[in-house]
Amino acid sequence: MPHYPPEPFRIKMVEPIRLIDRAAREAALKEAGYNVFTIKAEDIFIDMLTDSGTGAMSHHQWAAIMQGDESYAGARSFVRLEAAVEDIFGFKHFMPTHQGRAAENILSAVLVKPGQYVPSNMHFDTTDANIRARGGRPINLVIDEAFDPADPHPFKGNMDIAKLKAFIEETGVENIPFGMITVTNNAGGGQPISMANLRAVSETYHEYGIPFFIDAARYAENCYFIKMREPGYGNKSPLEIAREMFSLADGMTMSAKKDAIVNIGGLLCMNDDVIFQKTRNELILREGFPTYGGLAGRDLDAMAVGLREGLDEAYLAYRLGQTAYLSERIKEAGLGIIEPPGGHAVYIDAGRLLPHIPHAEFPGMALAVELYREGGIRGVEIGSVMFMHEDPDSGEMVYPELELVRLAIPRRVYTQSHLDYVADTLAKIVQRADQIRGYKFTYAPKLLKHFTARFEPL
Ligand code: PLI
Repeated sequence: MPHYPPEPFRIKMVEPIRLIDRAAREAALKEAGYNVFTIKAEDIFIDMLTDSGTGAMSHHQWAAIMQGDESYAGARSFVRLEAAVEDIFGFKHFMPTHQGRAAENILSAVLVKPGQYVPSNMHFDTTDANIRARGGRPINLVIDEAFDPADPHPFKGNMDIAKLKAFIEETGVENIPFGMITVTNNAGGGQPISMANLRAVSETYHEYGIPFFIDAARYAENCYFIKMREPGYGNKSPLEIAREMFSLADGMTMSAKKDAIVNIGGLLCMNDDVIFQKTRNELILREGFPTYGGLAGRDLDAMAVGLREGLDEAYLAYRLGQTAYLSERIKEAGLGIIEPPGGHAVYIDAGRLLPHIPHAEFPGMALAVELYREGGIRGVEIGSVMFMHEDPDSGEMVYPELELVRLAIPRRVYTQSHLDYVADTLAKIVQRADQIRGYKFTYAPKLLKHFTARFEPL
């Protein structure tokens, strides 16, 4: 039996969930156009669509909410958040945003010109789309090991430094307004990046004078992986590791809905005075005054507390232990996953389970539908629906290498029996995998298709 870590908290408020019957689930699927994003949350039993904004806040966070200062400008809540942000990230300037994509939008609006390129290990979908929306081209330069689900590389989110250098040389510095890296690498399995790689990425960008921004959505989980896996970091605290990580960068975007354990919020930080002025003006235009940035004062307070809780060692050990447990149970059920388990989610290799379904018929989507049909469980496709796009040069459709279903684990929400139920449901699906069929679009928008697309079974 794989080990399940005891939760370093106890429960003092509960939210009922219910499993509707099979016929009702079938009707819900049909009504949703087979897109699980469109199913009503009350019709979901175990919701693993995302770990974003779905965590359970602590009593300290709820208490902080009651202290929210809703002054339009210069609120005490901002000052408290500023203290936490300065302490952990150490950048010269910061602004709150309503979530991560708002920070990405502001940064892209200010820095990306049509035809320019923004490299990263792998951009997440919103970052990818925000760069494209400004006419830019997001480029993914993760190490090759990331594309082999079975490869046990401990830092599979690492950037390929040789590819990065070659890319910069080929593209020209003038066509790269900034470079990024996503920690952990959500689009590639929630895999961590080593400090050594972060340092090499930083040195490479800086050698060419390219500003380096970290997408820090799951930085705390990444710090704990560094502590566990990278020589020289075993005795350092996650906070010390975080400070070292961010000292290598010129700025960061962050969705606080992940490792800051809040239901809404984001951050944009940087050192450069000129970029700061421009982004602040953009923030005022789109989000709000710089001391609240699209959030209520109480949200800033919840974030200030959550940022510190997200770095707690006992919490991080439980968090990564829970993901490792679910991974083991899913492998026992006969499925392939991205190895080794990432931080916030288990990524099931749907392409391997459903080799008879081609990219263009969405094997990941097909597995996500079956999870709901069989057990009322909601996961998310991370495959062709999410990432297929037309090559701007050739006009041809480009498909991602991996067809995955991500089961993201909301923070401090589900227990061992919930995770066992998920694994048992998957085991039933494995038994009838060869009968599962693909899907086709009946509606698909150009960008961020997966949120609103509708499908029909083939
Ligand atoms: O959902 P936002 O706008 O607060 O954050 C966007 C975002 C940016 N970077 C990364 C690595 C993400 O994972 C991310 C959002 N992720 C979601 C919603 C997810 O389900 O993974």
